[in-house]
Amino acid sequence: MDSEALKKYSALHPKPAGLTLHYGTAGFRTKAEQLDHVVFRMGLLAVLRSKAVTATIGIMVTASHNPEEDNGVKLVDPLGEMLHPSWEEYATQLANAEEQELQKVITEICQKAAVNLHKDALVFIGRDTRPSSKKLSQSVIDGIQVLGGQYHDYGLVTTPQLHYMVCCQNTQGQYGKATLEGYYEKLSKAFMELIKQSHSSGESQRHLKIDCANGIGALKLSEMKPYFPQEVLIHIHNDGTKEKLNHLCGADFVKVHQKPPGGLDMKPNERCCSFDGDADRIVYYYKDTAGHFHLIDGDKIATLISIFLKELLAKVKQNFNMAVVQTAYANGNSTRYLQETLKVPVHCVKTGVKHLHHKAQEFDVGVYFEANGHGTVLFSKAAETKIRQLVKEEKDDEKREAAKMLANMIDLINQTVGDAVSDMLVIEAILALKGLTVQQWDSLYTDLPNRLLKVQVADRRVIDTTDAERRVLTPPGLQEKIDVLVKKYKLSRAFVRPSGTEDVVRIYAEADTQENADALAHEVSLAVFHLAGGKGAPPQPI
Ligand code: G16
Repeated sequence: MDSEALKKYSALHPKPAGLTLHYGTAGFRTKAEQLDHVVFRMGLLAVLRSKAVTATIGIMVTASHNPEEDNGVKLVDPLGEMLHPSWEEYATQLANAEEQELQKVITEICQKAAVNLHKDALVFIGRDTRPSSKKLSQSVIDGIQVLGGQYHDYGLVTTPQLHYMVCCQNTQGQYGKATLEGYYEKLSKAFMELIKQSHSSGESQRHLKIDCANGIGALKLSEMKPYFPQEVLIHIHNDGTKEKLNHLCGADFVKVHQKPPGGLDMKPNERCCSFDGDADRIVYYYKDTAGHFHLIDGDKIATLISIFLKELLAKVKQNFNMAVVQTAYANGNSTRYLQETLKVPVHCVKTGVKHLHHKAQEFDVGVYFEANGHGTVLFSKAAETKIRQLVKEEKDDEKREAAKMLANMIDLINQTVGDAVSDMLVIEAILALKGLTVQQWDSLYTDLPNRLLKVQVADRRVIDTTDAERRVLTPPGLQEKIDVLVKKYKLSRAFVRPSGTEDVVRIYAEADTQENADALAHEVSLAVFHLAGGKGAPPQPI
């Protein structure tokens, strides 16, 4: 390690005094102006990680659903997964080290993680469209170069595209080509193969309006359009040319506020969807003829995909085990529908795709989605191999055709992480193949009325949770209070947890009516405010 270079460059990326940050749900996230030293140091860490695992590592500069003024950074592990939890701790240590301690902390990480500094390192970099992202990605490069690492800067890409590139690179092209063209070709080919088998017609069925949250999704979808034939009619809205990123639009806004985004004019029964700021989440929605808004969130996306895959799996008769992974935010009626009607096992894990991904890996077919629209499907190697073998060798026509559809689904799905573009194509293909309208999809089950709220407290880390975040351990008395409040309403449930991406405590409540869900959420938010050190004015009723 060149100590002089490290000193010189870290002085160019100074750490603001007294600032402490944590590697949270999806890396570091805060105001962009506080992040320069963090991204520089994550450049250093990515090199160490690359040397430790002898593989290419990814770094994405994005704050996804957060406001435009924020930014963030996350590391991507060799197969496109989120950074291994043992390294999250190193990331936090490195980000918070004082400048004079930096070399010591790096040496400690090298010892603990058996990093051989003489090995080569390669880091793939990507960034979203935030005004601060370009400069921050330059600082990442400084960090990589100080430790003698090589890099490839993909520039503007969606988060899932970067995950995909990293996986392609480390599997020597088996997963695909590590280029944007490779990504577009693989997905569009699989999509076209799938919809070839669809019998549904009619122009309205093929129209889809997409709110791109004024983010990177708009750019990348425009690039992808030429890969599709003209009959695929996607209309891009909120493309970032007029308004601010995530402002009154995007998947998070639509899900949290349960209303349509600005900048998208919906006609009755028109199928619409929203991406988030870095295009790793998607939610669908429509307005009925009476003007009522209907949200189709990650739970219903998981349900649609599960129905489709379960039917195909029954046809190929291979005894593959399939499960759905959700979080505490999953609507109670979605869980009931999956378990009782569809008869699919459901597992609940902590918020954060890293937790869902990990659980889903235990099954031949693991469908995972957060209610906020972040999710994908994982196929085990054994299941994939068997499916591809059936495509080649199976004599029975029905079985072979089902295997072919599954093989195309495997190619269409970005198995590295939730991907709004890939998920959208999966959903569009399923709707076309099953001849389902958006209303028919929505009517699979009715969501229990629910409400999401945020409360600001002095230190959100005073809230500690257990049981996949469904119960609170600290502060004392809070869980007891929630239990009392929940008992007041029918079909009710509520929980609170500290956000890992914003400086807030999140509150979720569901109940038999919207009024009751709103009242319960408000009462729980007051309990949080009073027992967990609320900041500013107490939360107001909805
Ligand atoms: C990130 C994570 C998601 C998580 C979301 C909200 O999404 O990747 O898994 O659901 O943050 O997390 P929290 O409630 O802890 O703030 P994104 O799309 O912002 O990267």
